[in-house]
Amino acid sequence: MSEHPDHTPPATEHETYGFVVVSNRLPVDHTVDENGDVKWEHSPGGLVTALEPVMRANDGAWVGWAGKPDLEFEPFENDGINVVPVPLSEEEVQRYYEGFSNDTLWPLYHDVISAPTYHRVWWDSYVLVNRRFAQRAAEVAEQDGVVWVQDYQMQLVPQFLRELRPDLTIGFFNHIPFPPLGIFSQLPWREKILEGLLGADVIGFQRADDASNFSRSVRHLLGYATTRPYIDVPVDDESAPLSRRGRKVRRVVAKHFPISIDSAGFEALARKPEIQARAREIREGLGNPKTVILGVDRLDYTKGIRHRMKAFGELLSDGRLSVEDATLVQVASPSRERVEAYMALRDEIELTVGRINGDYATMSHTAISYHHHGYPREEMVALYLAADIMLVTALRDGMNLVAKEYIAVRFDSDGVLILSEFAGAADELRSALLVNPHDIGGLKNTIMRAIEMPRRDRVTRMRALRRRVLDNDVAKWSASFLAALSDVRPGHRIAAPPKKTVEEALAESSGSEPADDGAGTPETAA
Ligand code: GDG
Repeated sequence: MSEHPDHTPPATEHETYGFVVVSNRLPVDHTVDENGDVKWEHSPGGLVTALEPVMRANDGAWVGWAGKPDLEFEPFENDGINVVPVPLSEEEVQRYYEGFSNDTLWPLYHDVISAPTYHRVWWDSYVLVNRRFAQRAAEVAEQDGVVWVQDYQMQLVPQFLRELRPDLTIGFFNHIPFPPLGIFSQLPWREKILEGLLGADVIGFQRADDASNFSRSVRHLLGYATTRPYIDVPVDDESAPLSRRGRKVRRVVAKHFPISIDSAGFEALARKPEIQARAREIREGLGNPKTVILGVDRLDYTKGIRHRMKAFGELLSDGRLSVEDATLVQVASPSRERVEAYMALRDEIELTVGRINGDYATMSHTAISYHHHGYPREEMVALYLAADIMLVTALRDGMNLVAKEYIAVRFDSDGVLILSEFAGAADELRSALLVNPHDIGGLKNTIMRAIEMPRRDRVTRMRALRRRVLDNDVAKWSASFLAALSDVRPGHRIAAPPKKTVEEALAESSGSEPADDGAGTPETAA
């Protein structure tokens, strides 16, 4: 890495921007219509919703991959966002993305729930692709600009970018957990990843524990001094007298900035009469069971979908529940379908659904209503409204936005959230019913407790949860991260967009097209 310095000068022949976001995926998808014309479809997931207002307030640019191999495009403007595509070859998609990102880093960073695969050719491709993203960002960032790098696919970008453009202020946000030293140490390239991240001025994590896992790895593996939330990175200072060489440090901030959602936007959708009508229709379609339990996840082994099905299936076989009492609706949106561990998981889950339904469904009621597709956001909100209980049983999760979305939608202050202790959201949402999803007996009891909970208790808990989620929304998240960046280098202030009220969100959504984030594009960070 640092042994191959590339002295690309700050861009002169490119359009440049004061604020640049770098992420694996662009906020637009490349599509071709029936006439063969290229169209770029806006795909606002959580990250796009978070960063779009910051982009507009600062005339920013977004550097990323368009989601298909071998596409080369010049930068262009799409609906107010300056898009800077980075091409990936088919082989890079296999090695850097499906390989190193999704089959090495993802399982390693999620407590090795599935065994990570280590291949040197995947690593080589990761380095190459990260260097390409950094070069592209270096070309389009203006002098003294701010670059915000997103997520685990891009961990070497901060260092490469700093080598190319020391004038920039660089932020990094990790959307997934950062593992404890004992697990992180497995990675053959562990020091290189740490050095890559330390190219940033501010490194953001979801939970305080993630930030301390990172600092501990830096202390043990690189020997740098850390004093929470700071890490002192030694820098070469050739101008210093010999006696003082090696003493100069660059101070990096590593701390938690829990991500959130557009809470007012979700509540505004839920207040629409047509979405409430759809929620009633969903319950009727299920045969009006007394309790609707809902799970919404990408089909991923980190989400604990098997554990929740096991618990629910046992409640039916024990006779503690019948299908007239409760239906489990599981939305499992398609994800990473070319990675083997995901294919195996899908087979396993679908076998389980088939068995449970075969054993317990009646002509009028299913046990598990299972959906392997993506839905428009309106339908997701109707589902949240229709559900008495939201079941989040992740075995490890950076944050889990679904938990926050369910709360934001419940303006009636009813509904119970069952939330895994292993989701980042559990640090904030203490009034949820917290569970250890590995403890199937405990999970069964918690489901029964949620079903039987008196309305008064449900409302007390939901009100406390709503205060947190409405107050700590995504605008606050981006504002606090950007404020931390400007503290590092005063003068590089990036305008943070103002927080939206529910009334403003309602006015916005009634005057515009439905906020359809396109079925099938649920991935926030991956
Ligand atoms: C990563 C981290 C962290 C899901 N299915 C559909 C759909 N979704 C939306 C949800 C939610 C998002 O996708 C999923 O976000 P999560 O946070 O639950 O999970 P990851 O995708 O794993 O996200 C995670 C997040 O990054 C942010 O930092 O919280 O820990 O793993 O917004 O609503 N949306 C639509 N249709 C679907 O079928 N429209």
